[in-house]
Amino acid sequence: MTSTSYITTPIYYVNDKPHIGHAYTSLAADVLARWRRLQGHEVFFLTGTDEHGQKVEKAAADAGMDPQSFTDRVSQHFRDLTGTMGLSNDAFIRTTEARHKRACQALWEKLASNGEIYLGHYEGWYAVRDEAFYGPDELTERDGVKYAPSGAPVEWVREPSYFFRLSAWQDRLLAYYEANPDFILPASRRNEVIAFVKSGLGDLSISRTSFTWGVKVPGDEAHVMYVWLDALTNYITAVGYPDDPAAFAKWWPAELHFVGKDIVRFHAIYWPAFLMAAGLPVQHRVFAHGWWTNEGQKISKSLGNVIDPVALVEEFDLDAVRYFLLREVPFGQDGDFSRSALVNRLNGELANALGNLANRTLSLIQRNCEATLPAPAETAPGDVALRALVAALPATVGGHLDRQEYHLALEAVMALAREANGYITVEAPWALKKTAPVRMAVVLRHLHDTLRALATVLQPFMPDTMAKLLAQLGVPEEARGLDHLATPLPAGLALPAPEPLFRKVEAAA
Ligand code: ME8
Repeated sequence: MTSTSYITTPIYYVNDKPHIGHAYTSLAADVLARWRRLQGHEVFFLTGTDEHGQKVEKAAADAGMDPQSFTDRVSQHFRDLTGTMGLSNDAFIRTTEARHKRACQALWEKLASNGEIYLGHYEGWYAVRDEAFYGPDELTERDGVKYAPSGAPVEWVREPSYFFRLSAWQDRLLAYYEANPDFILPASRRNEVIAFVKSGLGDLSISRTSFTWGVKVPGDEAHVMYVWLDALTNYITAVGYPDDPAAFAKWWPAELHFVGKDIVRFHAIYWPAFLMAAGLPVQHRVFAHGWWTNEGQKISKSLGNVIDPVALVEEFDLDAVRYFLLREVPFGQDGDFSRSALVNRLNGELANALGNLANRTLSLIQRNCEATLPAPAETAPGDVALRALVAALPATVGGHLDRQEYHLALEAVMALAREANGYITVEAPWALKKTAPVRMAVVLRHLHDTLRALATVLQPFMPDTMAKLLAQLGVPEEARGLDHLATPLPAGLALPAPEPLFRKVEAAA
């Protein structure tokens, strides 16, 4: 692993407002970006908006606006989402920026000069909603209308089009997947992609003439680029392609493109093929996560059950929402959003297991140790299990996060919190003040060290709350990295009076 890390979210379409699905992908990317920073890596974390294409052109027309003003307005909602979700993105890209158009045209010219593009005719089934072509065998028909597997209606399109020689890359893509077993995660998605590529790749239509809202094809301005070629290129625009070779060399290839399972094909087939064909390195990984439903139902505007991240964060607090989304569902699998599950996690794990542990430990130190940190202590037999978990925690969590197993990382955190709660119950430090004050101090010090480890590794998940906890634990701001855990805090450190970290919530009526 290099010490630079470039992490991306999809760039979201500006035909709609952000919802929980967008917040989820961005959150997963944010947690990894924050974890890498905690490890001491230099990080570039990118999100943004995908603003071209027929779908946006139509949405703007429906709103009675010109496409640029329309995208200016809707893109702002996604910029606001970064604040709502507490994202630590280093940049926000929009595909309508001039630098991005230059990057698309530079990539196009490179592909053309490498002989990867030719002019032909496109004829086939196109779904505007997905901005994707489908084969006849993929379609279903209802009431005389044909539908893509995504449920989007398709229409027959015939127009001149430039093609990318995707078919020529089939074997090289398969060889690449073979040589890089973790290129596509989770494994179920990797198998799906491999099966799709093995079933045969046709050449890809990469320009359109039937609308104009896009990046013009260099040398043939009747054509605009296929929106996915335009959109995928954002990942290299943002790190300096083609104008800033030094920045590009520093950040590219990306460590990880986070996407939902709906767009894995574009990121794991087309994008590496474009990159290889242009002689550029391929990203290290694509992680395609699963789909959220709401109380068992598909989330859709027509069902009126879209979950608004702003409302959710207002009701439950940001860090509880961040924790819940990554804790509840194994990352990669589909998941169901339920209020009662959120309330259970918040009350049971955050307020009770973690919050009470912190509050009990810190209150005892306040009362019984003159509000100062007891000395580091030798490990007695009863302390062994706890100390072992504390020592292993950063590597355990790090190992899971290297594979984007957020749920397992959080399970490891909770296992330690449970162990510590068991320890405090068995050792009962509140009963030791008179009978065994030395042992009491030892027990409280072990608990304090445990909380410090928990709070340190939880920072990427719950940045604000863990900053509060670390302050209550007396850990200076500049000593909150993973490496600092190896250095014990000095005995005698003055500790502030603890305050509750989490707000319990009543189960919904
Ligand atoms: O596809 N559950 O943009 P998009 C989980 N512009 N994740 C969900 C979700 C749900 N119910 N709904 C949406 C595009 N998502 C293109 C991307 S990238 C070069 C171009 C998330 O606005 C998930 O990450 O339709 C999905 O892949 C993404 O939003 C689609 O966002």
